[in-house]
Order: sequence, then structure tokens, then C-alpha cells
Amino acid sequence: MKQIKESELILNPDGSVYHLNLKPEDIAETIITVGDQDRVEKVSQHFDSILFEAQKREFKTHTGFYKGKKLTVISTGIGIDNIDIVMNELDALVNIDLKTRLVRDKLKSLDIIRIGTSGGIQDYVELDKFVMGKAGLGFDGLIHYYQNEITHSKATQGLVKHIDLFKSKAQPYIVECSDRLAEMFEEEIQVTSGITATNIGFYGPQGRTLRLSLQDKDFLDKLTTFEYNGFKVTNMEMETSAIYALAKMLGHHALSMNAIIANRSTGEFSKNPKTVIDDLIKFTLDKLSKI
Ligand code: R1P
Repeated sequence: MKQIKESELILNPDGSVYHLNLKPEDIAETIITVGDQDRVEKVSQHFDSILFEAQKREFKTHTGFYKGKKLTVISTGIGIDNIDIVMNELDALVNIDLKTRLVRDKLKSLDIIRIGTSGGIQDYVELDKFVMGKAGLGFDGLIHYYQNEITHSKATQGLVKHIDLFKSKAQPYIVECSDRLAEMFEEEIQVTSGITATNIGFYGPQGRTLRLSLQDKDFLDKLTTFEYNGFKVTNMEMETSAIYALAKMLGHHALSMNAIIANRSTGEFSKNPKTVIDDLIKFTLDKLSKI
């Protein structure tokens, strides 16, 4: 087997992975990702005990127990570029022997659950409710750098035809969440299921115009009318598709839970964004404690 070179998998002097600053023993097999580093405490404040804490740049980690279940919560910051780092380094922690730099014979599968904020794009997606991303619809170009089957799937081909973006953008793709994790969350009344679109920016890429005009003026209309497996695109954010795609390629299970704090169709913003996020944190922790 080929040894992974020092330049390809960079380790810190203490043996931890370069960006996350973590060693294999620092993480649980169930990982919660949040965007905002200040949200890490909002999650871990509910833990019975915290065993480990670390931070480097926007990547802040707490590992502990919640109702007897070992969990790690880690902040990713905003955007797809950080997701590439977080997913690859988390995978390296469990599936690469950092001493020999060899991929392990027996691969581990992590459960990775995102707790994030998001904007609804259908008028029926209510403010202050939760949306579970049954699939991620990615406008990021990340997966085109990896060999993958998602790009060639029937679902992706249908999407590309429907959205038909103005020239020279990355081909969008569609990738499903973990069925096992989705089953645990979807029976609840407070959870709407839909497709979560992931954009490479917050303004133009999500169809917002402040002072600049858009290339694709009917982008949001195309998105709201797309359907896959009986699901419509319900919401937009900036990480889910890459989490789902990398989880699928690396053999992990992923689910994205979204607190809806804005609705792009009605133009409203939540009066209580903190409350809905806190509620989603408690809801998710409770679900995970039962796995
Ligand atoms: C944009 O404001 C950020 O908020 C959403 C988007 O995905 C993006 O990261 O999620 P978080 O609240 O989890 O960061």
C-alpha cells in the first residue's frame, strides 16, 4: 500500500491533523457540525461532561457525553472550501493510520449531522421551523475535482437540464442524505423534508441583488420548480451538498438539519433566530442520544 506523503496529509508537531488540530482519540464516531464557532458551546452546554476541547482558526471542537452518548461538535465556518478540509481530516482521523501514513484495512463510518441556519425558498417553508435535507443540490464545483458517480447520475442529468445555468458555471449535482439518519428525524411533525440547495456564496449565488445584477435572473424560479423523488427544493445554505457528496464518497453517513430563519419567497426574516437554533440543537441532541 502507498504511504501518504507529508505534503499531502500534513500533521502538526504533536501528531494532530493540520487544520482541525485533532488526534484520533479526540473525536467521537457521531459528529455534529455547525457553521458558527460560537454555536459549539451552544451545543456542548447540554453535554453531561466535556472530555476534550480544541480550536484552530474557525475549527473549534468539543467532545463529550450527552445522555451517555459520546458526541463531537465541530465548527466548520462558512462554505464549501472549509467542508473539504473538515470532511477529509475527520476521515483521516478514523481511516488513516497517522503514524504509518497508510489507509487502514478496516474502514470506519462516521455519523455526521449538520445543525445550520438556512433560508426557505418555497412559501410553505415556515420561519422558525426545521427542514431536513433529504438531498443536497450542489452549485459548488467541489465534487468535480474528485472521481465520482454523482455527476453522472440520472438525478444530476435531470437537474442540469432543468436548471440550465448561464454559461461557464460548475455543473450542479444532486446527492442524497443518509437514509438511516433521515429515518430517525423524519417522522416528527416539526420537520419538513425537502432538497437543500447549497450555494457558493450568500448574495449573487443565492440570487440576492444589492447593487449587482445577476446573470441568471430566473435562478430562484428554476430552483423552486425543480422536483426530485417527489421532493421540491425547500431551502438554501452553503455546506450541505459537499457534506453529503464527500460523506458518500468516503463511506460516512450524513444528514443536514436546517433552522429556517429567513424566507426568500415572502421576504421575511425570523424575529427569534436564536430560539429556533437552540430548539434545533435540543431536538437533534435528543435524537442522537437514541441512536
Ligand atoms: C451564512 O450566513 C451561513 O449560515 C448558514 C449558511 O450555510 C452559511 O454557513 O449556516 P450556518 O448558520 O450553519 O453557518
